[in-house]
Amino acid sequence: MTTVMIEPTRPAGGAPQSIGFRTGNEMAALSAKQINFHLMGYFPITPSTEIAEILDGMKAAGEHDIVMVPADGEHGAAGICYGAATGGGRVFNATSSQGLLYQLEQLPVQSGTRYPMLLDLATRTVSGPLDIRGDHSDVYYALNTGWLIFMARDPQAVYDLNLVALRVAERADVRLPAIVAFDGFFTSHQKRRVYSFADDATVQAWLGPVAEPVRALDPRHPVTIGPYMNDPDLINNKYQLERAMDAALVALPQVLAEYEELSGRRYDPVDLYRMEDADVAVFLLNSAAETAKDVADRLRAQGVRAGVVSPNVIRPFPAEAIREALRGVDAVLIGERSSSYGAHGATLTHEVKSALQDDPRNRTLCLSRVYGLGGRDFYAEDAEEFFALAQEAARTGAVKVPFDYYGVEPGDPTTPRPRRGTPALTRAETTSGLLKVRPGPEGRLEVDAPPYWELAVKPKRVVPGHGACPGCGIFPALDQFLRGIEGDVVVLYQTGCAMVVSTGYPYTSHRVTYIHNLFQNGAATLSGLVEVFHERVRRGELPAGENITFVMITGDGGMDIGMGAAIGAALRKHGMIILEYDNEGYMNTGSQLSYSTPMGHLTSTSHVGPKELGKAFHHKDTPQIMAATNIPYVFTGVEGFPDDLVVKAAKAQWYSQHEGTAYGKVLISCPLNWKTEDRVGVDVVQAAVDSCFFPLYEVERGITHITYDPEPIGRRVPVADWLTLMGKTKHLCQPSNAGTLATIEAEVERRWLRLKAKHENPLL
Ligand SMILES: Cc1ncc(C[n+]2csc(CCOP(=O)(O)OP(=O)(O)O)c2C)c(N)n1
Ligand code: SF4
Ligand SMILES: [Mg+2]
Repeated sequence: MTTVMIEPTRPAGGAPQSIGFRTGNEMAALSAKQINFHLMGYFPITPSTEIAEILDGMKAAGEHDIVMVPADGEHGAAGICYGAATGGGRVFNATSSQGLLYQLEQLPVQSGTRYPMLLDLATRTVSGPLDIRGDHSDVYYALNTGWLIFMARDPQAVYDLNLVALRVAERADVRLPAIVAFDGFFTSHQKRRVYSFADDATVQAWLGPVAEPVRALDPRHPVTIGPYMNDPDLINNKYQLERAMDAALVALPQVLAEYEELSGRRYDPVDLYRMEDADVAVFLLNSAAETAKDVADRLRAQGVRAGVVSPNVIRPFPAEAIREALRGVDAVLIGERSSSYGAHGATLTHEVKSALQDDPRNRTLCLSRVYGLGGRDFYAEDAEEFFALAQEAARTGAVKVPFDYYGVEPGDPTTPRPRRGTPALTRAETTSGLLKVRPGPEGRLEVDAPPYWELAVKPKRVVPGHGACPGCGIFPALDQFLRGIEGDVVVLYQTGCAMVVSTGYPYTSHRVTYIHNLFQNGAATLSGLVEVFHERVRRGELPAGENITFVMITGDGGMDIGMGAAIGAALRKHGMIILEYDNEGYMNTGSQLSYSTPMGHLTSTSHVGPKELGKAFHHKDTPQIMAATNIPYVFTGVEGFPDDLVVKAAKAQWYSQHEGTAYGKVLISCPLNWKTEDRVGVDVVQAAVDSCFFPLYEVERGITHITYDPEPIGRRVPVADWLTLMGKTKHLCQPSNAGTLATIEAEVERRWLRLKAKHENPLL
């Protein structure tokens, strides 16, 4: 490996450094903190989430000045970053997988208008099916976006290449945004011995101030950024971008040399291991290349001249260096953790082949293998197999199988299929006949419902055996809600705890048909299903009289990133129910703030410290937003009021089948991230209701009705009584934080009084 370590505090002629033991995510955060970006726009996604979490913790402790902006989704995060970049800011973002794809559309905007910024990508498989582990399928989507793309093979490289990438990106002759990609979990989460500059000023002095060729914040010199541009100009814009890539390729060795001088660590555009006289080689990106280096050593000991080629940058693609490296090589196996379906090899295979094609003397045989998809490990034995394939080609002078997948298991058709745990529900089982809904006076529905316990005769639609944490409120509340719904149900779950803990191929906890889609698009997906259901019944393709209730289950986070899709479905009046379970955060990804997280609450992206006091802004009033779409039915509910929730479910079903979309928000406890005991969830939620933080009400055909008022029955409690019950809010009850508590109380009171006014006046 060409990375050279130096003494921790005495680099040869370089700046003083500290030694540490850190993960790739920690090194990404450390470099960002030392750079002291103006702004980070972000949205959580595994495995990159920690970067924003660590930076937020540092911000709370006063360790940097980066403006941390929690976006409503990655598309928003990219927009925030773009805006900040046009303002002359030095800008940072971090993401993975779907996060990159969700902002992909913004990437060419950033590069096409030539605003540098840095995006750290902890690589992860792209859905579907959903898989949170690492491969390179995400970064491959960025290959054609006009961004520089660096590949960081270990935590040290994450730190170093973040600095290098930014310096190249910001050069006057380049001015392009840059991605630094490192392997999800393998590099993002595993600790290694690392060096970093002892003083942030070293980093900042090396990078210098941000150049400001065209910026939006000088009213005396107005500029037009991103004008509408047709031919003949657009091709010129793209040509210039291409030239900027060329300039980056020229600049890169210079910047790497300067960095070597500063740090004592050397990187080349292409990392070459024992390639001087190699007969056979493997071409691999990032951590897998490190595994292959050990195997190359072993083969060398056996007399095989083996080497490893692994670029540190893939945009611009260092074709010349790769051509040089492979000049005398008989056979190379190009292994890629991504595919380009139907292209007979993933993208870099073709780029390596094309680089070789330009050398008329080259005779290297190329084999292409897709491996390691979905985070499948790459061990030394796998590298041995890759070398063996290359050796065979070199020996025979022919490539038997030019392109294939490596590590695919066909399965054994003779082994029994997984046993069905519970039989499908019959219509008779799900139709108790105990709930009767009919139009009542004043445009409201009337529901005859038995006491809740009588509905116990109905079987659960989600069976026990899921992986929710002890004390989790999701499934008790969902079970209650679904008991209020008669007949057949099809559910769509957006990504979140409820989805993740209740399915895991080949198992499911659902006794009804279940669909998952990414949590920015579930409402749109269910809209399509609802409409095709009705159309197929109309065409006689499904039995007349078939009756299905469609329910989308989403977390509160899903109503941030998926808000547009939910509003779209509501405005179009699709016959479905959107049920949001609100646990006040993005819990499945480790308790980051959502817009429904109340002000002041501690989350992993809203820390409590000298410079930060939990979440900085008030919680989103999603029921009121949905009510403003004028759908026929909106409600709130909690597990502690089962009779109320069942009636609301029955109404939601009726409205979804007769008038349009119904929406409900159910507050559920999350002991893990609320930092409460498993057994107190219902009490905590009750206090949220009794403090009027989470009032129980419905908006039926536009008219608001409070369905539980704690005041006349003497049950109203101060907001502080609720906050004191949770570890995540205890700090708000300390005398030193009385000001913030008063602000929260005032907002709760304001919303409650407004709700009461609506309850009393049907015109509001
Ligand atoms: C486009 C995209 N961004 C981010 C993620 C990561 N992610 C999956 S679930 C989730 C949070 C879900 O929060 P919420 O809807 O409140 O459900 P909860 O986990 O709290 O149950 C996040 C951030 C993703 N899967 N896709
Ligand atoms: S993290 Fe919270 S919401 Fe998610 S399963 Fe655990 S308790 Fe339930
Ligand atoms: Mg949530």
